[in-house]
Amino acid sequence: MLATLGRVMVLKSTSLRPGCLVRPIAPTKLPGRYFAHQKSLPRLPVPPLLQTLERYLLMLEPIVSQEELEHTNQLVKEFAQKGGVGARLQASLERRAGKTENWLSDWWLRTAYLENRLPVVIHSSPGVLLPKQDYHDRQGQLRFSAKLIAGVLDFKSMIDNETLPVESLGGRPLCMNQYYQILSSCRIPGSKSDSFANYSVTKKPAHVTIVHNFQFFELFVYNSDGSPLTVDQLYMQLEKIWHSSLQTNKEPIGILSTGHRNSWANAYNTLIKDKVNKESVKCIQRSIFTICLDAPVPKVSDDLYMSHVGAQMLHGGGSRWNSGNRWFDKTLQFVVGEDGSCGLVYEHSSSEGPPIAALLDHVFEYCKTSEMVRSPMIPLAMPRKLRFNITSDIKRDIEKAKQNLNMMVRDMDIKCFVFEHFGKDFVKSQRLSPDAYIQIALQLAYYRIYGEQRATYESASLRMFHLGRTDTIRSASVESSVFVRAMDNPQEQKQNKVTLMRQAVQAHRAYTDLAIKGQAIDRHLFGLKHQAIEDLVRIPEIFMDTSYAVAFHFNLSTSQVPAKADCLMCFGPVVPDGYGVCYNPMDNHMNFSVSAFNSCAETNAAKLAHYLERALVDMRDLIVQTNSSKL
Ligand code: COA
Ligand code: HC5
Repeated sequence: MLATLGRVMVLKSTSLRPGCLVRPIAPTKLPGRYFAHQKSLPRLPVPPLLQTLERYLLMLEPIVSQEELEHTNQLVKEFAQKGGVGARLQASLERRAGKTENWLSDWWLRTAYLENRLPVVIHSSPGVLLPKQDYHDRQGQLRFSAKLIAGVLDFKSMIDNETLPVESLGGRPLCMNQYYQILSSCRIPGSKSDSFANYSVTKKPAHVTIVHNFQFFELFVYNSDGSPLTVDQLYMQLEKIWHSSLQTNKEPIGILSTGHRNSWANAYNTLIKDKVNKESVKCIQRSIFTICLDAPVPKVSDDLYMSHVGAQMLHGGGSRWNSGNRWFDKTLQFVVGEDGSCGLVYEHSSSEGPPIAALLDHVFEYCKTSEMVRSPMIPLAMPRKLRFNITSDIKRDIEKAKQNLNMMVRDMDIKCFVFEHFGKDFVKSQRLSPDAYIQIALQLAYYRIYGEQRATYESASLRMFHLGRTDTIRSASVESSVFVRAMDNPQEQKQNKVTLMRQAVQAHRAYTDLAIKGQAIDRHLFGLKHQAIEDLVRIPEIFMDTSYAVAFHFNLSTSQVPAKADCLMCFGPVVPDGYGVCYNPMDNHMNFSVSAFNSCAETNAAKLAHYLERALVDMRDLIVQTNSSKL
């Protein structure tokens, strides 16, 4: 299961056997504080079968027809019969839970990420848009990059000596494993399944990768005494890199990593047949993280700026611009433009957004406080340029990857914006959960456009449990369905509307509480289905049913990623006719991204964004009006 490749721990998911003990990704250091904390965390429970099935039927109500619901009701009854297939799978799943550290995490890692064959670009890797920085030239770009590197190294020192503060949610400590996976790691393409390698298990890498004009460099970031290079030293090294990569006619080798995973796996094997290439690739994979020094892109008007930079973070703008200035399998890549635009893109298999947001918050604090420590001007060696020998086969693969990527880039429809009317504080002052309020507003916006609700996914953290990742909060609920239908009904009294709104918000918050305690339905159903596959029993009818397909076709795929820094995350839709919506609610405003595909005539990111703004405001007005009419 865990293969040791040289000094590296690699997870080869294809080699996993059913029922074996799985540590999804090996943490950096086993003994010590980290391990003691991890051991003290509860294990992810398997919810009771009947509870999940009941909730499944309830969840279907607003999104399937009466006829479909009746049919599914029948299938659920058969599945739930005493001594039936449901009970057998449940028992197997409980046995698995007893034998593993987390019954879900390895299946999830494989299914959601490593075995998913879609390109990571747009389909999986989220982008993060950071506040525009106050510089406009190359010096500023390099100075900011130097500070970023120093800030990440400062954060890394907390990981290395296990002093990272343990986070909590609702007063309970959270699993910290994801923090140990985001640095010095990389996804590696494979046919059928990729793998994920964390290179900090034994000998910790001491370099970062810098990319400029499609050329990759190895930059050592520690002095021989183990101290990190200062911002000044880093700046000087970046200058050297910049000057030795001025040619702009280089093959965009990194663009290969944007491909469909099977194509990329083939191209990867061709690429690393050459020893020099193999060594260069290893160097990128092993590096602590990457800094992409992007080429200038055409200026856009202020109102387009955020959406434009959001797109740059997600895909790099296409082969003409900066998409080749990345290695998309690298877990963490900062992107720094010359005009003060900056952000990052991260490969999702090892971690959810919040640890990335926490790292960013730390880096931003660090950048504010640390002004130049004067460095001893000992000359440092020139960072090594990573060489690639480009054969005609590789060139052909690059051309194919360019074409595919450019189609994906043209298909991306994205709107990033700041909602300025109010933020979390107003919603809290009304004794409502801000997150639930936003989700219900999104249901209202969608209903107003389409006249119906669709399956909606919101990420819920399972990090209260050892090696926990996520479950799903379903925002299209019985309560939200009643509210969205009432809101624009002129026959309804305002007082009644506000009551229905509160009920919808509270029901959402209540389901959130269940989800983070491991009692939601999605991962349980997923687990039962996978158990059937592992036990080699026929896939039960409930998983072959139309309702099930409708329930898992998420037209709205959403996520809250809060951060102290005024940043914004974005990701693509998960279905061709869907939207991706991500938000960072701040005290007095909220940052949103909405994505869709241009190839789908029914979706339009700017339109949903507009309706969302209106829904948030209309709900606020309803509250304010009904509050004052009570006086
Ligand atoms: N009245 C007043 N205040 C309230 C309230 C109410 N009825 N309900 C909630 N609040 C407060 C909370 O106490 C909290 O206060 P704080 O800002 O002082 O901490 C704040 O409002 C926010 O709470 P809420 O909006 O309800 O959301 P949350 O912070 O609990 O987050 C989730 C909800 C679902 C986002 C969170 O549980 C979660 O799972 N996060 C991880 C998601 C994730 O992994 N995303 C990335 C996927 S890659
Ligand atoms: C830096 C922001 C990252 C947000 C990514 C995110 O929300 O990913 C979700 C992960 C999960 O397991 O719920 C998946 N989603 C994008 C499809 C919602």
